[in-house]
Amino acid sequence: SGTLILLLGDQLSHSISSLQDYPENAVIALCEVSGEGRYVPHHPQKIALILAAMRHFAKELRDKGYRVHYSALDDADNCQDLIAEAERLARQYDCGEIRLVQPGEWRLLARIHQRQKTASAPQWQLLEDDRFFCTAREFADWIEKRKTPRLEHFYRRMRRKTGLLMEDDAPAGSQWNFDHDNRQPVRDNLGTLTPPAHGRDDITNRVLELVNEHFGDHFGTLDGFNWPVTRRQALVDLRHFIDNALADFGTYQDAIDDRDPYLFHSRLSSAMNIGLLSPREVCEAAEAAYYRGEAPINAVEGFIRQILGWREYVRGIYWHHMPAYKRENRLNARRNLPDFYWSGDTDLRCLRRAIEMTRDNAYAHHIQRLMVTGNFALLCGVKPEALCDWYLAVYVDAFEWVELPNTLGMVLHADGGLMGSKPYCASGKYIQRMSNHCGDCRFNPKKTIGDTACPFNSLYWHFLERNAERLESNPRMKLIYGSLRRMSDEKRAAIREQAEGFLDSLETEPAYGQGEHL
Ligand code: DLZ
Repeated sequence: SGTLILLLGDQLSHSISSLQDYPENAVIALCEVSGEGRYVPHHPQKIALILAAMRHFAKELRDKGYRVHYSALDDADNCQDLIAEAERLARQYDCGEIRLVQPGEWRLLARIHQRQKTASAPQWQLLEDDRFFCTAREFADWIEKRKTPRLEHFYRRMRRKTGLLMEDDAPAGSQWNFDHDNRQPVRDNLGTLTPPAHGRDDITNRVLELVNEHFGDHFGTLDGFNWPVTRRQALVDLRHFIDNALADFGTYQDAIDDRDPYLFHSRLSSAMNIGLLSPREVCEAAEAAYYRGEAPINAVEGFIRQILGWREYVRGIYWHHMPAYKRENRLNARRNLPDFYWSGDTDLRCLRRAIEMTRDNAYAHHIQRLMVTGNFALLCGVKPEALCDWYLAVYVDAFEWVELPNTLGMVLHADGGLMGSKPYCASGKYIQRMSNHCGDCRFNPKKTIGDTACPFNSLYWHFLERNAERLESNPRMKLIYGSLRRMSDEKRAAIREQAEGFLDSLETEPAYGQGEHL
């Protein structure tokens, strides 16, 4: 009997291994199912991206002559669950085997492993996802030999392996890392860029209607949808980034602007994560701009490190430590996610803008995710599962392999330091320095106590005090704990009271699905 090749919504690459050397007469299946839209309440733009990209990809396959089955979301016989739908199609096409590239989320992999043990099920055959620079095996070999694994070491190894930005055995620019040059705050008239506006064809328009109908109750708006849904559109975005933004990417990568959601960020993560662009071609395009003299080394190195270093490291950590990783909570955080993460209804200007941008674009850039919504949740002690589900739901580029280590590990420091040797906690002064939010905020980042004091300040000290046992001995935290210890008892008590008053005022009911939404 035949083979069903199942392509998932984030496996839309023509070069993917499941489309190479496949048996004659195989049926290629793409399945829209509501189950994948709801396991967390995904942002409508994220669902629209995936479904529109799947429909365009299926059309490209058909045009190339492949035999394709496409299950549409509103087909009457759709099982609305990926595994059940694939098995239904296997029966329909008389296929004894279902073949697919290993899914990027443990949740689905674990269910497939279950089916592999079920005698009556079709044979589920998994292929390696070779769209990354580093395999899970290679990462395991690397990490198992290290006492304190660090991104920087892994990254240098990947530079040597790929030859990216290498000149013989030496790094281009004679340094591995130029982060030192990449910490400029936002400034007036930075010259904002407008991303290319992608046309919406009939396929995309139909998907936008469908998503509005089925998932319109989820957090987030669809109006401004402008994510690339085909490889051709993704290449337009890549070219736009390389020609217009890359040169300034490094210098302003940590800046936050009250109005501009993108600054000089590439906006390419969703296209890469669903397979429309390969990480290699993106890195090579940036490298070529450096050698053409169009972008400085600090920008190009910083950009390539995100993809060749960080993205691969994060994925390695995920597969090496799942499923236990998801249950980690080393700082013992217990608080529910504040209600306003789903509404934006807060007086803290930085949080409000990050959440509003997330609502409007299904996107916030790295520093907003890490230092605004992330830092705030860390300081408040929000429990990892609540914050991780939020990040997985609201960002267009979020798949668990990349979202979980970034949120649970890097943002919440809940993994014991695998993703970062110290927590990325910061007070209101950091946000004041890097952004232009504070001028429009009713809170004052220079004050710690009183009605107008920026809540980030007292929360920062409260966080440090609360977690002293675990963090105080960390050499990178020594200086700041010194400051805490030198405060008078009265001052510490006043800060504690201020922070606890604020924490009590937070809405802590799990609000999603009941409260008011934007
Ligand atoms: C995210 C997503 C959504 C919203 N919908 C679908 C879908 O209808 N069909 C599909 O094949 N994939 C979808 N995806 C992507 C999957 O969730 C993703 O492939 C898994 O989480 C594994 O990474």
